[in-house]
Amino acid sequence: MVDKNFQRCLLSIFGAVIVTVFVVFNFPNPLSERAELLQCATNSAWCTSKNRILRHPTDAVLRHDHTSDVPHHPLDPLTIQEMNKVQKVIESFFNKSAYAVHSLVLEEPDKEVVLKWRKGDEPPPRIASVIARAAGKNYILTVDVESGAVAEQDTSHISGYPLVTMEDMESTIRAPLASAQFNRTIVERGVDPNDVACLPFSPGWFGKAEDGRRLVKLECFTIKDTINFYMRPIEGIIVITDLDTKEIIEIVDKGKHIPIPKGTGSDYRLAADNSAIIKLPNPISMEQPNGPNFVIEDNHLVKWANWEFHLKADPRAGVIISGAKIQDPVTGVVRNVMYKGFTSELFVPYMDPEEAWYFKTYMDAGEYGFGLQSLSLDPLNDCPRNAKYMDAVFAAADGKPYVRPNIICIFERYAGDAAWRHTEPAVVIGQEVREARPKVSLVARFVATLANYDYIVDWEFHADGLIHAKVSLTGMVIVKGTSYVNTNQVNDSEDMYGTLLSDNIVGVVHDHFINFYLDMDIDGTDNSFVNVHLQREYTKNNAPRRSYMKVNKTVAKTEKEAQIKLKLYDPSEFHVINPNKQTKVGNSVGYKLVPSGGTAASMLDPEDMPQKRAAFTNNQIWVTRYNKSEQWSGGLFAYQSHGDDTLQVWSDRDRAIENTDIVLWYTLGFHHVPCQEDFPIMPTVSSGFDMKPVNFFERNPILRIAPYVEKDLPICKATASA
Ligand SMILES: *[C@@H]1O[C@H](CO)[C@@H](O)[C@H](O)[C@H]1NC(C)=O
Ligand SMILES: *[C@@H]1O[C@H](CO)[C@@H](O)[C@H](O)[C@H]1NC(C)=O
Ligand SMILES: *[C@@H]1O[C@H](CO)[C@@H](O)[C@H](O)[C@H]1NC(C)=O
Ligand SMILES: *[C@@H]1O[C@H](CO)[C@@H](O)[C@H](O)[C@H]1NC(C)=O
Ligand SMILES: *[C@@H]1O[C@H](CO)[C@@H](O)[C@H](O)[C@H]1NC(C)=O
Ligand SMILES: [Cu+2]
Repeated sequence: MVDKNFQRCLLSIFGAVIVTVFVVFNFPNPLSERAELLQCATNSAWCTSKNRILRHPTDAVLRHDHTSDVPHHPLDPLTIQEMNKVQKVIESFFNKSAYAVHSLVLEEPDKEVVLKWRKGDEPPPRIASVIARAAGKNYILTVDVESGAVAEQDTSHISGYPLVTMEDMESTIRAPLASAQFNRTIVERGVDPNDVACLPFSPGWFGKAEDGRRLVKLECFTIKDTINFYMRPIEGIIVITDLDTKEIIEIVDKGKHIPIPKGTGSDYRLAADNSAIIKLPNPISMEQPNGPNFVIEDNHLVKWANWEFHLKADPRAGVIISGAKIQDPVTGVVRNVMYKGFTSELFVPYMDPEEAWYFKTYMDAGEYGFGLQSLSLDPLNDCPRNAKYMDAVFAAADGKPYVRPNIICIFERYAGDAAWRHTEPAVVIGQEVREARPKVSLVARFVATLANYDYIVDWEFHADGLIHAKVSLTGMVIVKGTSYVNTNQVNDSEDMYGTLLSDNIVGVVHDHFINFYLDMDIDGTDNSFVNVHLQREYTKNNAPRRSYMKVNKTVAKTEKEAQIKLKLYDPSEFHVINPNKQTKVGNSVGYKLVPSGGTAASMLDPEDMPQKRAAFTNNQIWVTRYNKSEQWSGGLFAYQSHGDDTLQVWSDRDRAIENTDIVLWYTLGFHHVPCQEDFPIMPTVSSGFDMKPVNFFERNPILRIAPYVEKDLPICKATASA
């Protein structure tokens, strides 16, 4: 039946979302697989085909029934039992009348409390932070898990709404079919209403006329003849719907003359195409026959090499890294680097001002939940074979917990690169010296799939102290229907707002911005931000050369001094230092932010409404004074927000930021002018930035790491035993 198709399609969009109850998964017995691995390692037969196809990476610590989880660490996420308790409290708070929980997470204890806590101490009181809606009102509640006491925060002055729930989306996407007008217009375009799938797009915010109700703009596609329905837009139709009442407010119906793209060649599944499969004849894999070099204590505390950090899934941020510390190779002291790091907000504006497109200016973390939109990873392809997996426990709209398995993977990476090296030819010192060390790192990864797009976020920790954060984009570009099938049909004076990708399909130009919250605490909470400006100096005296480059360091005194736009010909390094701690030779210890390729800046007018709402993209770098409640750079209630609770607004308070607790913010940016290779699914594009030690260590911290020798690395005999 066609309706079944529709359902299937929804399932594929929202995946595990439909699972709102806690599910006990049928895991393989970890112990027996452990034993098997161990045995393989000892008899060196671990790389036979049998072990290659071990179904899933297994880990006795991670892969278990979550019902009996208890918190160990002050930052551990709420457990199933805790959420269930809180859910009961919420239910009675709303007097058993209708409510929806939009967020239910741990209210992290104050920083001083977390910093004082030591392993073995009782975790501090567990508090839940709840964002809910009932009778048309936003609620921010904190619930004491133990006592059930509820505190309510006033939200009347805050514009916007909390992120949409999965239940909001599920219940809205069929709304257009209730309209005879919608059915009529769909049929006129030759589409059977039974083949229609609509997606709930956030409407942005374009003026007070849009206030007073939660709006959603549904755009519809035909799911006939391809699973990649994104490539079959029913162009120009936007169904503006009230998310609470499901009432259709308006049907925008433009583009009747635009044919629906046939979707030929758009199915990206292996089985969909019978052309030859490209496969390298010889397998490549990352093998760790003796298991990983990291441990995950108490479900969340990751320890690897000289690093340790707390890792958890979060419905809004995706992944939160906390308490990242590194052991000093000389003193053995475990030193604080970053108190908390996460992806705070995204901004994806499409560059097409037409009626069915202008509003497409998504803030995905605050509008949809970067974590809520992440689904289980595909072992072997999303993460290497040596990866371990971590689950998430999230709350459904009724407040009840459910498990989203395998959404984070953690693995060691060895890609054959050198961590440092030098060869000294014999010419000068009479003997050849060759020293090289392998670069091994630890990656924590999750993938969010926001409808058409997939964002892969990596936090990579290196033994030399470097933290590399990386975002990779893949998935489908959202396309626009057009009557053209060749660029020679397009009038030079017509702005298509994009690139013709295939018959009747335009890939619309857009940007992706990903804003990172980086609460650096270098050897303590009191830090300063230093702009290490590189400037041209002219030589004095009679030097044969005219000019040179000079370093001029300026400590930012207030927040406005740390609103920074990157400039290629007026460069700086950006250091977070601890002015209270110096190395033996007197440099303040620090870390520097090193941007790499993804430095696209927003081209929108600063007064344009989408830009005001996503004002965190006004600068690439910001530094604010630490304030526990300033975490979401696009505002706590980003959905239909007016731009009155953004990083720009906080930073414009211009608070003092010298030698105090500060937060660094960095925005990665990508301009995306689609090209034909992006059809039907785009090859991954990546960029990131580094947080790199500067004068943090007394010398190269990995001088004494051992090189590999022949016997260290396992050798896989060719497929003889396969
Ligand atoms: C629940 O009922 C009590 C007692 O009538 C009332 O004071 C309170 O405001 C109600 N709570 C909500 C959220 O409506
Ligand atoms: C529109 O079409 C769908 C699918 O055939 C049908 O279920 C629905 O009842 C129709 N709506 C109206 C108002 O006729
Ligand atoms: C291209 O568009 C311009 C402006 O609309 C129009 O004057 C011109 O006739 C068009 N040219 C063709 C070849 O259609
Ligand atoms: C260093 O930079 C500051 C701030 O831009 C400027 O005022 C000062 O003149 C510069 N110093 C030198 C020596 O160039
Ligand atoms: C902390 O942040 C909140 C939200 O922006 C703000 O209302 C409050 O005034 C801030 N506190 C300080 C001390 O800046
Ligand atoms: Cu893109």
